[in-house]
Amino acid sequence: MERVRASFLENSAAGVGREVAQLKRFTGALCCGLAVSLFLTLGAGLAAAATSLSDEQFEQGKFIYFDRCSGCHGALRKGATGPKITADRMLKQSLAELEETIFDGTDAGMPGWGRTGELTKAETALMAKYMQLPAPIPPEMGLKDMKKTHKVHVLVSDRPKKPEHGRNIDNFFGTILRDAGQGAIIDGDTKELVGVVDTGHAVHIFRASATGRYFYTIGRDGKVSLIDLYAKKPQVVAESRVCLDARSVDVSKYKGPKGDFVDKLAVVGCYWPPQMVVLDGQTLEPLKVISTRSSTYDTNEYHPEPRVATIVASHHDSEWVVAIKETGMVWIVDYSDLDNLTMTQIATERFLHDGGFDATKRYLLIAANMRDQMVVVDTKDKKFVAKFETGVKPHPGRGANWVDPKYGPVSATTHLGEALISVYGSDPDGHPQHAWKIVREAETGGPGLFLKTHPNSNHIWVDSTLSKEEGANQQVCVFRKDQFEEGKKCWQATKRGKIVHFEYNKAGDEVWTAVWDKKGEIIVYDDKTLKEKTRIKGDWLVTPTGKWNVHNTVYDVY
Ligand code: DHE
Repeated sequence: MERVRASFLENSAAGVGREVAQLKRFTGALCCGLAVSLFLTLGAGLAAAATSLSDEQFEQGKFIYFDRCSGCHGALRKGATGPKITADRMLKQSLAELEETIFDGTDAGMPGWGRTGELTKAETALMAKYMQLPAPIPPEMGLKDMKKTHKVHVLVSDRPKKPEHGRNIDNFFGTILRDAGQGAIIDGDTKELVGVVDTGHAVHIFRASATGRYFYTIGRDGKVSLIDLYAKKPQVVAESRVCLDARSVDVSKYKGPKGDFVDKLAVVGCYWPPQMVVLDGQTLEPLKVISTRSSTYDTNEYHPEPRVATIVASHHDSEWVVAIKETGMVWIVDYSDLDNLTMTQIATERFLHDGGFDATKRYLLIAANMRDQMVVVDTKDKKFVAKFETGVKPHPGRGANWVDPKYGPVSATTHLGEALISVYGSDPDGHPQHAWKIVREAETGGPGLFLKTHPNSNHIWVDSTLSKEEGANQQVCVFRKDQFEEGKKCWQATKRGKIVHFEYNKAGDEVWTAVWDKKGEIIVYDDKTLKEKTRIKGDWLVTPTGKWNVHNTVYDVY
């Protein structure tokens, strides 16, 4: 092992020459469309020195790590949503112990990759060994490299001035087809497939432009795609790759004294390199890179990999609110003058992950899930408001806002680590005694990922995707706003795959959820009766996960 460590240091110190060579290989791979291969080409020197893994096995380990592990543990394995798993720590455990964790997962929310069928026994054994080797350091990515990946497939001047079809774009749903690296656009009125488009590797989320004309998607490989919904068949009209690993994208929504930014800019939050990138909203030309490398909010220690977690676009100012995971800072970035950029950096809590607005769209509520807390930031006065404990690893997605008959306006989260929905007051003006305090708690069907509601609905829908109990991750649970605990109903919605994520239609009288499976389905429920209305099926529905209604995404309705 000493030999391995020594050669790793040489590898890191090899300097600019090697990095440039790696970057060339990386950009070459991009041109060929081999998106994720950059992680496969890194650290070859290290692998050669390792006695326990061949070059080929090491490359396989890197790919699996990027695909399944780095999102929670970080490219440098310093930990965030998942704990720190650097090689020195992993060497304190036996290979058998590591294999067990990787195969079966943990009670703290780590999926059992073997149990769920994602990794074979042989792959699990390989990953146990891989984890005892030092993490290879991925290359940087600057504007010049991004620009090489930038493509405009349809010039702005050649795009239709009005929709080329008679469908109701406002009620379109963008759906992730995760393992296909594709996105499906479904007509929410007719439930017909409007089109499938190629996006990035293991594409993660959709966001709608401020007018709702475009959908933006971000792939885990950092590829951002712009989908024009005016076209007869939705098509990718522009794309760029601005990171090597990413999870978030949003748009500019502001129009006012500082200018008209409606559909003008987009922003991508990268995991690696740790940075955010501003792009032209119509062409996806990368315009500006803002590094997030900085110090932690509490100990003021430099962190080499502060990743961008959730981003929301302000509705009342020319600002993006950006959560910086590892430092626990929330940045409010004013995009109205990119050459003289201003931002407010707000100290909150580590490690920030996902979140959304309260019903007034003034407060941003974000999970600091490794500290079991929710954090509240005032986006109007630009300051920290509160943080409070909920349960084990809160995970709200965008969250859910409604008016509780006893406590007034409230918001809520589910949890990765336990079967719990926590409800907290979110109206500091009208109900200050309940604001940012837990007012209700109830058991869900199991540890889960998402919940959702709509102002026109009496229900809150909750998944239990991470449950390990037989059939529990195939359940849907629904709570009532008027009779919270007493009105709870849970049922098994599928006999295969997992149930994940909910989205309402524009009217708020239908709920869509995904059966996350190789041969997936979308189940559509009548929100009033909770009866199944239909199942959307098709060969194209490969591993559906998140889904977003255009109207609800534009206006942050949840
Ligand atoms: Fe997500 C949102 C990160 C795994 C489905 N996910 C987010 C956001 C972040 C994030 C930072 C907030 C984006 C924003 O608001 O701008 N997700 C991560 C990870 O790091 C993690 C834990 C591990 C990984 O390797 O990626 C991860 N996420 C998943 C999944 O496995 C999910 C369930 C399925 C999938 O398709 O990958 C998944 N994440 C989602 C969804 C949202 C999301 C559906 C948006 C929720 C919404 O309602 O808008």
